[in-house]
Amino acid sequence: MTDRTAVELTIERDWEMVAHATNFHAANNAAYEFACGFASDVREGLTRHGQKELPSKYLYDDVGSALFEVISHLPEYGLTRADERLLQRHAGEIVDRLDAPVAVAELGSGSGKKTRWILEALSRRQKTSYYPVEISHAALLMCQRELSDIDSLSIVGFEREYLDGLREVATHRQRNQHLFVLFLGSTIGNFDRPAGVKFLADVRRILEPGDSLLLGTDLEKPARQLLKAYDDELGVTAAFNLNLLARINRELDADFDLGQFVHTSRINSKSRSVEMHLESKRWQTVRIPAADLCVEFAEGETIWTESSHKYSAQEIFQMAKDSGFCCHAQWIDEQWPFAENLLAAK
Ligand code: AVJ
Repeated sequence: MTDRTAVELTIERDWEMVAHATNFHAANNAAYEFACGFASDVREGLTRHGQKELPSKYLYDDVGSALFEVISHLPEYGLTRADERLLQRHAGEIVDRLDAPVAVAELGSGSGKKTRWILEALSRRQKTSYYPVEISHAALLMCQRELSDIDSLSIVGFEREYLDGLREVATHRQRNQHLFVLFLGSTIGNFDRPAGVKFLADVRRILEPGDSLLLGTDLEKPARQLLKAYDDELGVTAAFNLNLLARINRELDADFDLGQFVHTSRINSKSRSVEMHLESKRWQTVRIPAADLCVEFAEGETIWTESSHKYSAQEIFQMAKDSGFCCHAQWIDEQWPFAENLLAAK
């Protein structure tokens, strides 16, 4: 490994050793650049006229990723369990449809729990390389622990944003090897529809014909059910959302009073999504020194922090086409409408 920011998670069984090569200076540099990006994104989003907004990717620091992991166990939030059920049930079939040999890349591995079924099915066929791409260091480590018992599996994690990480993975591809990219959990739903198709097209450009993408998509369901899924009784989703303000306090030295904002979820029927917002309880000002910013909030004003778009099973075929893929197969969970879609790069 020569990449300086790659985090190496080495699971060595009957597999050769991969050396550790972490350059701390380079890593700190990357952290510094990232912090500047955070500050300027916060500045941009909170000074916007009209709806204030923060990019949802910042919800997923170590604390946020751990809270999301808890959300995935809540009774109201069936999405992750549906994803896992489908992968557990159909991993064999999915893997049988791939041209061998393949290396697996995953965009946003999270804990790695649901990936187990795919990796086990594959590693029964061949020695398998697995490249999780993940912005949370803690999630990467968790994913290593979770999957460390799988025989003939080598894991090399990349602490990177999705497309950068995938480009890096593509350079590790061996001759004749196809890439199998996993984009699970309906993470695509964070993008609005045009941006989702653009993202898929960006992924497609990194791939070669014969490569494939397994795309998890949450399907449309009744408003009542969605609102509960994104505003659970225990308040974990509220904590997940408020952590974004806590993170701005931690990393940008801000003075958000967390008690003065409330989490809300709402349906946007025009964009067919659930939105999370943080609503200001009263008029207030907040100082964010590292973003060189002082922001005013009116009573009832919100910061829009995340959207989760919901799809019809049918529209995935068109999305695939529009981004240079062909959707060859689709598996749907009946209990919690969710689809696993196998897209081939044409
Ligand atoms: C991880 C983006 C798929 O949109 O359902 C869950 C995030 N936010 N509850 C989703 C989330 C609030 C989740 N994704």
